[in-house]
Amino acid sequence: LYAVALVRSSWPLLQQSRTRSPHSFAARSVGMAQVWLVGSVLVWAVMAVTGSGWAQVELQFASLLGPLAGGFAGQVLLGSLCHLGPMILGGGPTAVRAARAVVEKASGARLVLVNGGLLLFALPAPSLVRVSASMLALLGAAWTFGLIIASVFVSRRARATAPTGPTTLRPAEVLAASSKAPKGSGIAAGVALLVVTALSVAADPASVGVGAAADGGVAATGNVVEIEVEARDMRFDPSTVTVDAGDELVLIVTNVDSTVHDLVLDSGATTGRIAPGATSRIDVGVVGRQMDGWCSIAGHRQMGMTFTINVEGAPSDDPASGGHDHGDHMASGSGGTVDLHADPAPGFEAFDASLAPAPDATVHRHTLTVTEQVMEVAPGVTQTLWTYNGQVPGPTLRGKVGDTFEITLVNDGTLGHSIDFHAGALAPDEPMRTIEPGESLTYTFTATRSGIWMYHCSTMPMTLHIANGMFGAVIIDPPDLPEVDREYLLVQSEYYLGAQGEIADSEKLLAEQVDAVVFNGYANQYGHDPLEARVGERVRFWVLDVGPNRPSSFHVVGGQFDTVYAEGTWQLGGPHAAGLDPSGGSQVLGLHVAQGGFVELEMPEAGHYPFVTHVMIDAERGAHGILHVTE
Ligand SMILES: [Cu+2]
Repeated sequence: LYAVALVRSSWPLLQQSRTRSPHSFAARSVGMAQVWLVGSVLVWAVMAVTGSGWAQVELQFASLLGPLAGGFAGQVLLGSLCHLGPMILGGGPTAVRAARAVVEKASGARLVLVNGGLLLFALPAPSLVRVSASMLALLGAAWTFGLIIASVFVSRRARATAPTGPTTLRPAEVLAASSKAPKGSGIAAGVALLVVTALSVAADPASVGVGAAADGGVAATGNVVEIEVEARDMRFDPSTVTVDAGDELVLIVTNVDSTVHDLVLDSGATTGRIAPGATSRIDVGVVGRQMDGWCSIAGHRQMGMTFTINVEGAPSDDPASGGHDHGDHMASGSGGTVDLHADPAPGFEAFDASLAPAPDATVHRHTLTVTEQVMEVAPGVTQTLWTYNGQVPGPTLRGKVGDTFEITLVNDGTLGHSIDFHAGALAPDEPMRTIEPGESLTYTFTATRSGIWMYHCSTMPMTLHIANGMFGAVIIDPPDLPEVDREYLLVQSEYYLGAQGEIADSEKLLAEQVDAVVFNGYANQYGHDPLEARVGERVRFWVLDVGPNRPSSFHVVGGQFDTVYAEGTWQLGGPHAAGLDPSGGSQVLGLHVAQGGFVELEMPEAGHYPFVTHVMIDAERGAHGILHVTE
């Protein structure tokens, strides 16, 4: 309706301009502004009719803001200034005429620069062309603005030398002034636009498909293949498609994520931005070479939103068609990222995070046997881990202040190992010594102080022995520790992945180049298999950061801690907290490496509460899980 009214109201103006064609820059600038307004509204109307859903239309509307702001608002402003400026300055006919002559200088060139530049910017041209075009449009606008300022000085000078009088000009005088504008300047500006466009394309030929054509020189088969692709969980699904060489490929991309995505191919073809729930398509054209794609939203490609089109039957002498090994980066041991969104291997069971209460006994006897196990540590990623009793983390030992622990360490591995219990104070020489395969030792300590204590292998290089799985927790309950509805234990550690099925990569350890940060030995495992709680229950999370190198900042999204205990101290709440401000709360349990503690919270309503280390890069590396709260 708005578009119809706009066209209707523009009609008389158009009629008039046909009979008395506008000569001054001001009139033509305002006239072009009207064209931009009408054009933008019409384009938007088309989007609204053809778009898939309002979210998509809203998104596309954003792309019209530039043309609207520059083409309409900007040109109305400049045109008005050029028209009114000389009159406001006044100073008699001579001064007005002089000022007007200044603002009419090369008016054709400026109009072409501004409107041509904006038009190129608004069209779906390659980004370099659009950037260059917008610079030219800005140049045209700045030029006009400069002339307006210059006209002020010219007017002043003219006023100083001429007698004052009425400021009204006869039409003939306006015509005389505007006709001084050289007509060739508009053509010159048009040529400048073309040259800049050509240079931009030459500088980045791939952006328009030149030099990176999808067909790779292969003859078309005439087959058209349509493939549906979904963008979900920061992934394209499928992320790889295969077509026969010469087939014409059409990709229909649906965004089922809650955030905006797009798909850009290395040929320059793109879906444009796709709103959540919307669908867009790419006509890839005839495919004759392997092609890469990605989501161009900032950071999404790095997080794994990549896409590959493989070709079967492409000419073997085409270097782009073969030899691209996109699988098994991990196996090379040279880096690569862990795909946290992939499914774990069949039979996956999350490490049991629930914590049993301390047994009544005051003497605790345990045998810890060192074994080497091939274990899955992230979806599709296996490592040979060195373990205590075949599990990572090792068994959790729990007792009370004053209890004695008699530990027998047995080495069933293939190299020397040891154990160091932070929970006991003693001379390390004998109990912490390294024992060779087949040997054993006894390690007895008395727990004199409460806290959650790390134990680990202390054989050199310790970074490797810890990173490869040799750690666990000893919990010595603080006196009067209240009972809660649920207790969970999360041990945060790091993986520096070696080749598939092998041990950790020592080079990566030296470079502190961590691949995954995990709770209880497996990346994101409580995302795959959430921890459970009920509304109103009191949940206690014990957290121990065993590193070997990275601190933790434990946080529950949507939760607030009313009780915090860390490194032997009640920081908030607890049985001896009388006198502390009961309104105080805590958002994070900050732990340096080898520190531990616990937090308590109650969830106010049902939902999925993510728990993370708020060292966000590590959360994105896998130190992330879900607490599923039900009524
Ligand atoms: Cu060891």
